[in-house]
Amino acid sequence: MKIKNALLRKIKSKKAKVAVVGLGYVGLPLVCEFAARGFSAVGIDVDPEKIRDIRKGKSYIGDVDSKGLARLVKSGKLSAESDFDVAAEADAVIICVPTPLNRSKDPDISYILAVTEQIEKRIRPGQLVVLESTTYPGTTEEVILPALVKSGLVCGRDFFLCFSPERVDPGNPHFKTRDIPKVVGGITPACTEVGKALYAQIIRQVFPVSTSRTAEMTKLLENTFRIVNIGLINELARAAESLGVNIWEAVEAAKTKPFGYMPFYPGPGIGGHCIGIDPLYLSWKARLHGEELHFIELARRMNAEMPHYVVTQAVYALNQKLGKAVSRSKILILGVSYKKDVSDVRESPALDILHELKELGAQVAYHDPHVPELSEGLVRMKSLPLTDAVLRRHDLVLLATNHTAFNRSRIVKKSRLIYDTRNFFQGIRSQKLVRL
Ligand code: SAJ
Repeated sequence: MKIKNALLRKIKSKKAKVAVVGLGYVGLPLVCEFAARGFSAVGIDVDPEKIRDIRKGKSYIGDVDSKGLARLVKSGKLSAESDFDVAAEADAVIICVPTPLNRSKDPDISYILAVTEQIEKRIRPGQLVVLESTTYPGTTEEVILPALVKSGLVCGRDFFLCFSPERVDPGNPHFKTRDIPKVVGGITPACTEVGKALYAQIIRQVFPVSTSRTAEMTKLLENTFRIVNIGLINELARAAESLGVNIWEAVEAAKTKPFGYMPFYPGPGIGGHCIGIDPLYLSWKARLHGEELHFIELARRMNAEMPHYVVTQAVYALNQKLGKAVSRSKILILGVSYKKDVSDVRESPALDILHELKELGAQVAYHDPHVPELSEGLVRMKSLPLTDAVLRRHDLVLLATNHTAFNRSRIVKKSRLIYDTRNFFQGIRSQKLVRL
């Protein structure tokens, strides 16, 4: 009790030192938030470039502005290290490292294991450790806890261990770290109490749950909800085509229902490293416990089929509208990042579409104001300037990502044929326009 109360006093007086491990789109905004609220905060990362940029006050994350970052570094509140020893002095250590899938599409928690090994060597009485990386229910209790108790310290008495899911939405102007309610669940009630107290210093609403497993499950529930509903609307979009219904219009109409409905939109498939990946952590773990989560697998398959569906539709349009074979066509892909107004191309379905069209023999180029260049297999491609001549030069313009920067009327005016996978040209009537 004494240790817990001493730590709570440090946290509530903002004297606690906070370390954040992993300085990506989750960790950097988080460590800045603690520093901005008056904590002495240190970011730890294995990437020396990140450490160098932070020390120079240069942000590499869109949601963190360099001026603010520089001010925090200059004030001495924020520092950055690649040496893990600083974690020994920290009263709170928050882990925000990636949790990708491995080649066989199973969870890869190697980053969590690597950080746990470092913390295990330095764990001391009076420390709080929080895992934020999205992972399967049981990771905190089955992987991190056993490593830390090897020290002989008692969890919930000497040190405290929680899971608290990250809910960062890159590029979302409406929700910053402070505004996004934070779920936190500890190994013991004392752990939850300490975790709640820490986040309450920087986030308006903290929602404690009974266990770390519950907190892990909460995050996966949120993103499984998305992947399943995106898979559903993609399947309905394909059926709507055969039923002669404009699915986009039906979704707009369904949105008028003020309760019991939430809009999801068809698209070229799922990209990013959250929605397409997190739910597979859940189905993998459930399978180990003899539970088959059919909806996740079905949604994964449905979404994974969308790039090919888009290609077949585009080939059909070239044939029907221009009488051109795809192998003798020039195609410009508009937007290659995984969702609008971001530059991240990881898992982007636009890359699958680009690859398949090339395989079919088409001459394929792309324009994306957020992605100056990309590598398609071994080939490096540069984003073409979106001039009238470039638009006119291509038989088909395939819009895969609906960036706000795109000028709708000019694209329609200067293009020969457009295949729109995002209903970006909604409301524009033209024979040149074909919609998903
Ligand atoms: N997508 C569709 N149709 C939709 C929604 C999304 O095809 O109706 C596609 C997007 O184009 C993208 C992929 O799915 O390729 C994922 O889109 P997303 O809107 O879910 O964006 P993400 O991957 O950045 O998800 C993040 C998640 N945030 C966290 O995990 C902390 C997710 O929980 C958020 O709900 C989501 O942002 C958001 O709402 O923007």
